Amino acid sequence: LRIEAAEIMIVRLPLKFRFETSFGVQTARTVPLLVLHGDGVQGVSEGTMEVAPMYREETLAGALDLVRNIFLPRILGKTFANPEELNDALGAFRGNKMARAMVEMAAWDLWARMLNVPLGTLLGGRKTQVEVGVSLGIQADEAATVDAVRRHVEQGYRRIKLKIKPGWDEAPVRATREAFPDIRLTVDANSAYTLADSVRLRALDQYKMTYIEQPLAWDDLIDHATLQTRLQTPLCLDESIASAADARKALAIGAGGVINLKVARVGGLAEARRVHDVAQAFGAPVWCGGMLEGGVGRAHNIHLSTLPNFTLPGDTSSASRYWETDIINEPLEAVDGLMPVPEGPGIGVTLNRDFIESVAELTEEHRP
Ligand code: OSB
Ligand code: MG
Repeated sequence: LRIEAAEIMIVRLPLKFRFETSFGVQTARTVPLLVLHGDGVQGVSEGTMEVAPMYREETLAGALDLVRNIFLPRILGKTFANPEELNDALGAFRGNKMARAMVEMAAWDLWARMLNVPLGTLLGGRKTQVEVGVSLGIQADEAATVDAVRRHVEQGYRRIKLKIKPGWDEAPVRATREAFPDIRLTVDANSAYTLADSVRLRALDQYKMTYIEQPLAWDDLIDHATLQTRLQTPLCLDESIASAADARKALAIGAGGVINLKVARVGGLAEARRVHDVAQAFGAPVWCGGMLEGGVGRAHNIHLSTLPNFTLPGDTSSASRYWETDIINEPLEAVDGLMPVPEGPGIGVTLNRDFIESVAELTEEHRP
């Protein structure tokens, strides 16, 4: 695994829908891409950090500064046995998981392409398609919620997740459950509640949801464990899990029963696989979360989801839901709630360089 050169590109993609969560409204994504070159192939990754630190604490500007000035100088011109050894070269640095994941994920794609195998296979996955659901933003009212749910149920999505916030929780869930008594339904609060809201949250128990995602603080495990003793519905942790050690502690203290696994949040594919394994040992299902990724991040997510303990539908829904034009050449479209795993080496998709160049806000090359 020889790293000869790197490219960083930033593109801004308008979202086809307004995506409202408890922490804000998104109408576009600023997508950073990293390409690593070596031995005649290239590996690519997509950063998921946002311009402002609303989801977790990392920012796009901070992450790019680190990648450019601290991480790339440690790997450019060097040779590594595999992506894990490359990741070890960044081992001294604390935190900044999303920035590190950008480098590590590109190295995995590069390595899989060098070995001429699909990334999922290299990670130990077996599936040729993965189950997917959708994450629906906060809508104007109950009728709009039921409408949005209906459209996506009709498309075959295997789980509907509604974003909630204090004051907008039981109403959309009740309306959805009344209209669709049998769908797999979940909610995601993105850390908008505290333990003082336990009674409000307990009101959600009656709607037979598969889980309630990240009700409490983004850096909390202890209060989630307390809340779990007050609720029947399993809690699913997203923001709070930044490593396999976090997953072990969370499951050991009963902070939840399900993990939303996002590669970048835990610092890369190797750590994501360790989180997957820890959860499996505890008998806790995982599913692959999303950060409104373009095709590169989406393809990485789909490959990761081929591992066996991804037993609940993920958020890697069809690319055409999000974008008029994607950053890759291949379509990533679910059929009847099943997303085919892109075939071919690495992540199995290729950059649409003409489109990227036409909308790029920045492109730079780095050499040793
Ligand atoms: O909490 O899962 C989340 C998007 C941005 C930040 C956080 C989250 C989300 C989503 C969207 O839920 C999932 C997707 O469609 O990519
Ligand atoms: Mg979430």
